[in-house]
Amino acid sequence: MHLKRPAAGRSRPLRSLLAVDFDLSDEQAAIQRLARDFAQGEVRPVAEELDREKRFPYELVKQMGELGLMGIPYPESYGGGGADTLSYALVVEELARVDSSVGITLAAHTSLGTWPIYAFGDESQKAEWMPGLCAGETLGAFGLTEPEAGSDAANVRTRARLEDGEWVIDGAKQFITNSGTDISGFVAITARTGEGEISNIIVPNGTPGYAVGQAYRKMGWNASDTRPLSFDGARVPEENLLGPRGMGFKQFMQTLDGGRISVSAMGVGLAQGALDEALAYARERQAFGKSISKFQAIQAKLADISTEIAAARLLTYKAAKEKDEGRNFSLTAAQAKLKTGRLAVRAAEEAVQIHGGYGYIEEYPVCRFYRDAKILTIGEGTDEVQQMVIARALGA
Ligand code: COS
Repeated sequence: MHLKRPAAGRSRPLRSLLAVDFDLSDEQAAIQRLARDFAQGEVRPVAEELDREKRFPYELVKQMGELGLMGIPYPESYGGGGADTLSYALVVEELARVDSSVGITLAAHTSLGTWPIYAFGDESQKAEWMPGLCAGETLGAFGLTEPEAGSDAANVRTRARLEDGEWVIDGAKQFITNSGTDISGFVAITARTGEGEISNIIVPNGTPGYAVGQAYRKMGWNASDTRPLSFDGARVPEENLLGPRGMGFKQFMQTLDGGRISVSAMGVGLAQGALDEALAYARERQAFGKSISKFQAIQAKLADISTEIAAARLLTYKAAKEKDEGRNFSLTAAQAKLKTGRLAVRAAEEAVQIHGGYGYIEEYPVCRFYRDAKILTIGEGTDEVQQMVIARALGA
């Protein structure tokens, strides 16, 4: 298509509007292929069993570490993959297309466990943690949510006071991903360190007074690790402060912005996986003398979901691109999160519907997809929080 030359004086904004590059670079496409081959070849065959047995995927994490996927957006100097955020989103999407538990294990590790160390840590903290995190030998966890601080994340009750060169921590966290596996290394928590002051502190697993509770019995994401944490006079060195004192809330809000991109990729991937399954089933299933994919009622569902996926994917990739370009991506990440979470729920529901009674049976992946989808409208900020973020950005 030949585009008209923009009028003088308007060339910059117009050019930037037109400069949407829909093609992946060779490197991005190669990473997508690698992730797809791994997801389809290694994850897919064990996904149902991991879910049924609520078993953490240690072997897959090890393999993802060896493939370089556990630290994909971090510099090679720290043992990372040196790739961009879009490449990372592509990896999460391919995993969630097959198994959300494996997808969130990698996504929470990368965006929430590793990012605070990389973005806010000093060189000695990075030297201590980054190589193991990027190799997938150590998992990091992010401790923001508390019984009284969910959507209202600033309402932190966990306290840390300085005593003899150590932080003494008392409080509780909940719904913390990757906190209690055999390879969990630490949790980076928000804590009140003074009047009106919230800071981030690294608490290594095994610290006396820091207890990791029993894994929750969840609706979905059964093979992922999610636990409550408690701190009862837990002591860590003063140097475990992450970034400047008093900056904890802003640091964690920034961390969540990035996390919303990966959770959006989870939604796109889950929706695509639901569509894959629904299409395959509809082609095969015969009713009234023909394949049900030939009925308009089924075709309309498939067409609508595929169109919604195409739109949601673009929004997600746009948020990733904005982050890579160093632009403010909070708004786009919130929009992508809102859009993709709802889409995942709808796509999974339609996929179950197309499967009829079989969709209600656990042997069919769409049954698991349906249970796995709902958290995408809740975790990493509820839909209502995304609406708040979006409305504020609009100036409403
Ligand atoms: N990046 C950097 N700084 C941010 C920020 C962001 N995305 N969002 C807010 N801030 C800063 C503000 O600029 C403000 O700074 P100043 O005090 O210097 O003005 C400060 O943080 C407080 O911001 P705000 O007044 O907007 O905070 P609120 O308490 O009103 O909270 C929401 C805002 C609702 C957006 C926040 O609490 C939130 O995201 N909650 C959901 C938490 C969540 O997603 N939990 C799920 C965790 S799953 S791992």
